[in-house]
Amino acid sequence: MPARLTRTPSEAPAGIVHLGLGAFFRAHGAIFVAEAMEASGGDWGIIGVSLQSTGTRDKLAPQGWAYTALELGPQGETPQVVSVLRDVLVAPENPQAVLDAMAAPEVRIVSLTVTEKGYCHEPSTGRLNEHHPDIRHDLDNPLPKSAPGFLVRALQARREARLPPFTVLCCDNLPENGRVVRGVVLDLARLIDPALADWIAANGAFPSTMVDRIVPATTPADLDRLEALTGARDEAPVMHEPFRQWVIEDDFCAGRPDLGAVGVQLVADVTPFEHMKLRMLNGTHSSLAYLGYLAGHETIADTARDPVFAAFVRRLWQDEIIPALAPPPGEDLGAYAEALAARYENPAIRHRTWQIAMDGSQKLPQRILGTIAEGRAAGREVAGLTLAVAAWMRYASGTDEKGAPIEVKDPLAPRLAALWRDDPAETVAGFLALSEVFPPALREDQGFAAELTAALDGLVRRGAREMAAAI
Ligand code: CS2
Repeated sequence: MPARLTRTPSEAPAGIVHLGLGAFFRAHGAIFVAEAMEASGGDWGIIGVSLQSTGTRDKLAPQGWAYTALELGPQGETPQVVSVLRDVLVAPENPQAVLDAMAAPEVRIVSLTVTEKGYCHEPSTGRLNEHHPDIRHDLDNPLPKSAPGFLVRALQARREARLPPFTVLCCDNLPENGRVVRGVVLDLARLIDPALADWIAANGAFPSTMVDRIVPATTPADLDRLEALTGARDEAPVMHEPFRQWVIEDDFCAGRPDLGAVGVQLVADVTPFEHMKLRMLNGTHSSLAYLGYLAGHETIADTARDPVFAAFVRRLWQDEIIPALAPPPGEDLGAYAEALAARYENPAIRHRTWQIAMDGSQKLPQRILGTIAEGRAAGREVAGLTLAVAAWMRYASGTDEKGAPIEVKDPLAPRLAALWRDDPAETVAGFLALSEVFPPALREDQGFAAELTAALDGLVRRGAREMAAAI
């Protein structure tokens, strides 16, 4: 039996609590923080919080919270042991322990990767959904369930203890993610105690960020391969591509690690970077995920290496997405697109189309629908992205092109499946009525409804690959 990976955790206090300890944060933010501490010091160790399950905590505990990050390059694999975690808490098991950790005087940053749906907001407006069951629960109970609930109750505890607030560092793929999380926190705080909301608004900080690294889910085969490579058994490694980027608005209220020393871009306005990344990367990722899945491709690499989809995605960038974007300082959007194509084609990354297809109702507004709405208003052709939206509808029906069931994961899954009709015009009308997904400009656009109907009809009759080839 090979030895289990293990490290003795540091006794130094943690400066960061991270909510949502998934693979993405462990392969991105945690590594940047670890490197920043190596470069410039500081007590920035991280307490990770799982908001749902015990799995990550149970696997990391015997390893002293250390894990391997395995870089999957086209030419080979490079492991790196990350030991920046100080503890892992499981929120549903002990919410008070999570609040205590967040209210500790040494904690100066609370970062989050809780996925789009974790903010309990309306994707089309960015405002708190006050009817969300977890928000209803958190309004009446001091021990919260939702991420906004934990932020508000921990800030309340800090205010009562006369401690300054922490910086809230949102690391999810939402546009103006700092502004969104600030909005939901203030909305919820106001419902609990208006004076608390005023205190947070005056003293807190919610910098927006753009995060980027492709991190496919770890598989059992990855564990065995890693063990053969390193000679140690790690039950909770993370897999990632070589590329990484983190752009952060330099607006922290209680200090930060020296992230600039390790390549993080600290800027005054992150918006152009967020738009570039969400629309060029995530927008095409989702497009390839729905169309690729329907065409029978298991991964993004398989899809991106299919000549039909390779040409399709380039047309999306050149004709539909780039014309609607203002390039951020220092970025060349044509070069960015080519670099993305190479990242997608990396055969070492087995990123399943099914994984990216998850939660489409939460992802499409910022990834695709904004580009479509702006393109249509400017009189531009957006047929490829319209086809991607139709592919999402077809996917959400729960049946693939061969009649086999699809396991659709989406908070709206049952509602979406119920919208499917034999007549594509009726299906489209049902989807366009979803005000939490479609912005008013698209809901009222008859021309868009007609093009979406034609695309959906084409998908049903001719299939995803043929339709993509015709764009
Ligand atoms: C992907 C992202 O799962 C998804 O929806 O589009 O996780 C993507 O891999 C990352 O945002 C890349 O930075």
